[in-house]
Amino acid sequence: PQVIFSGIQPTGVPHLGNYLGALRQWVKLQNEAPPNATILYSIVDLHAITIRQDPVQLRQWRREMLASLLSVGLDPKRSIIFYQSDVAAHSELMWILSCYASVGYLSRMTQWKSKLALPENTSPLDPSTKTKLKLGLFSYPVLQAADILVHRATHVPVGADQSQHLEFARECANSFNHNFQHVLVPPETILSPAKRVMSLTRPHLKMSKSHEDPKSRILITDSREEISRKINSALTDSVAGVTYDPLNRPGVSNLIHIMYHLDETIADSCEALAGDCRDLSLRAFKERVIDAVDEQLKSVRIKYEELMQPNNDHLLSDISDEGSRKASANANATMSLVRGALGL
Ligand code: AQP
Repeated sequence: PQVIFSGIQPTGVPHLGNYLGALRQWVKLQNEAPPNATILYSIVDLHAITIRQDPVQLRQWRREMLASLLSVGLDPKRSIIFYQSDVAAHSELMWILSCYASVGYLSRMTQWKSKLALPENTSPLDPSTKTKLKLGLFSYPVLQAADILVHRATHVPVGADQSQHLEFARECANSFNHNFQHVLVPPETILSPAKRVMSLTRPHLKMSKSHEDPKSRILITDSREEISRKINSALTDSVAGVTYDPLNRPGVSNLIHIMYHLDETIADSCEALAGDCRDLSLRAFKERVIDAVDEQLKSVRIKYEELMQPNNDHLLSDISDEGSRKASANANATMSLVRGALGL
């Protein structure tokens, strides 16, 4: 039977990029998976601490992420929703995998370079990198591989930026199976159909939770006023009319991309949607985007506000306790096979 696994870092309320690139796909998979499938979605707090976090803030973000996942439509009766740090087997398998993972392979990964804003050809052993680069940030893909393999996931939905890490997870599984016993499952990637959503203020960068400018992203919980303010101040250009041309008009094209993927019934493609809006002024076009975003996010926002009321604290902790219990049982079953295979 299918085992679907994916994770998201509690580094802030999810934005439209997380929603279109990941969460909406998670809900679809949950709703369409065969009844005997196991579905696990993790709030990967141990990944979040690869960058320095304030403990009070992190605790709040974990709770906000749980409320966000429920608000977009994940159902704890169908999906196992849990905090990664509640399931110790993730860290245990990470240690085991890291005993066989090659430093050379990990050095070629790009995420630690982009998080530290280092050039593409940087080596982890460059003298200036060695002190800045923490071991956890460098070995992050090993923890990600453990997250997936510990649940013997068969399918992992992710954005295109994660394909490299999935390839690494398959490599970890295959090499373990080859050297010991066949107990781990090399997972298949399910790529999200929506391409990257770009920053509203700097459309050559991806929309990101941790970018310092809050106007660069629309949160799935933003009010209509916030949505309106952010879209109105989104960087566009001075060309008249609306066209879809990501290379030459990245700002306008990003808004079309967002509007189209939020509701794919409104047109056949981004190009077709741009054609429908061709004669609008950019101002009038932005008003349409605001309406579309507000319309799609309204129900998410209402649900989120309700869940974040203090009287729902127990509900949230009951859901995460239940999730951690089920995820631990699933992961511990894998760990006994892994320990057996290693002679531990
Ligand atoms: N801009 C984006 N467009 C499309 N998909 C995106 N994802 C993230 N940004 C975009 C997808 O969201 C999932 C969860 O991401 P994550 O929180 O685990 O880490 P991330 O990819 O690093 O996301 P952020 O928002 O940029 O967080 P920070 O700023 O904390 O690093 C992934 O499947 C990702 O593809």
